[in-house]
Amino acid sequence: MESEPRTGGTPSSDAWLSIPAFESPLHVGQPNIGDRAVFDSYVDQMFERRWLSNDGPLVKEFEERIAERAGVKHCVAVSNGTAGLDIAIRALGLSGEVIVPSYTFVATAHALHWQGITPVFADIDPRTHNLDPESVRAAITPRTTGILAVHLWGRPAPVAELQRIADEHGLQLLFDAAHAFAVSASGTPIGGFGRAEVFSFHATKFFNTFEGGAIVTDDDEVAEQARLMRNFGFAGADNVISAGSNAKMTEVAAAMGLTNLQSIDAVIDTNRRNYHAYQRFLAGIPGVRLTTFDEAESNNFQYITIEVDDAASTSRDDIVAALTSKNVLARKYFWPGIHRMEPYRTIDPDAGAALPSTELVAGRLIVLPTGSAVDESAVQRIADMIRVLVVGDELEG
Ligand code: T4K
Repeated sequence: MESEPRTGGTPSSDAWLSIPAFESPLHVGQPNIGDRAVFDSYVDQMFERRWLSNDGPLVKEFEERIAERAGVKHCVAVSNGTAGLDIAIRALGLSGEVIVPSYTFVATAHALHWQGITPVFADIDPRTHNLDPESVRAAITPRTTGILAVHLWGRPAPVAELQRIADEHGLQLLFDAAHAFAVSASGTPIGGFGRAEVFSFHATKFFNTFEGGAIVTDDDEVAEQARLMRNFGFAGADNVISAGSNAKMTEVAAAMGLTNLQSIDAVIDTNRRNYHAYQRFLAGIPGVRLTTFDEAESNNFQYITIEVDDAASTSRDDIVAALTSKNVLARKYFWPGIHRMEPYRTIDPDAGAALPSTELVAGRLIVLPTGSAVDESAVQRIADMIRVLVVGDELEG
């Protein structure tokens, strides 16, 4: 891609060359892995029982623990977050059109499209990166049956306003909470908003079950439907009462989850420390803005994101390329926006016209590494790289 001319540090400047590359790649989304001895003991129990899947005791225990943490009545553990969205969408009976952000991981829209539902993209608020309620209102048509909102980066979507819109128009409200486990909105844990919320526990999430996810809800009917749909529609041996799929979580995944739950608060502390370090070390770089978290809320701090705007002398893409050359594998999530990905680009090539903030933010954003593989000195080194790329500062010390 074409890039802006540089006036800041360049990959051949002395300041740039003086910053050592990381010896091994520092990925965004490097998994946090709990105590191996704890994991091994769960796996030993699993092998002794010879019970590996199908609503086993580890999955049941895991579900109880997740429901407790999310402050909800029901947790239905599933094989991954996308399967959780598929099932929640069916359990809520969505059809026709569903309003969704384009600025999110592609799974959010795919889950709708796979069921013959048209995802209608609404714009985001450029300050929060979450759905803009006014844009949601403007996207409602007689075919709209629901809103599928995302708590992007683990920052809560405007839950109260979205619920008001849903109530006014008789729409279902579902949350893709893939980023938002262990997060709160106005002091209430994410999990109980809308009719249901869906977590992802993928390896790259701050809390993982290798692959995995959960549908959480206070709604008895949604929970019952989700349980049936997760297991082919079985309501007991030989008794299939509806069309279902297979989205069951395995026992080994639940073992990983139970293990990682033991260290989840330590991981959040590490992420918080890294976030504060990024705040300190990135301060004052013109055109570079760290996305902040409201620290009055519970946060998981799992996504460290910066926006690079026109005041920076180096383009976003050049920064990502230069960081990569130093083994910092930053990501351009969620570029270019789902409306510019297939099949949505072909279905509506002009969707971008109604999504100016999505296009703006998608073109500016960089996700930086954090998690237990990253410490304060690594954060400082990454921030030094960005500073040199943008302003060409000589490094201190
Ligand atoms: N909704 C939202 C808003 C989501 O963000 C996601 C998932 C979903 C729904 C769907 O949930 P799941 O069905 O996945 O449970 C990754 C993840 O695969 C995906 O789970 C996640 N969002 C998305 C944001 O990130 P990619 O295509 O970026 O994956 P990949 O292979 O490029 O890996 C990402 C980074 O993680 C790389 O820097 C490498 C690193 N990595 C990855 C794995 C698997 C590791 O260091 N170790 C690992 O084991 O999608």
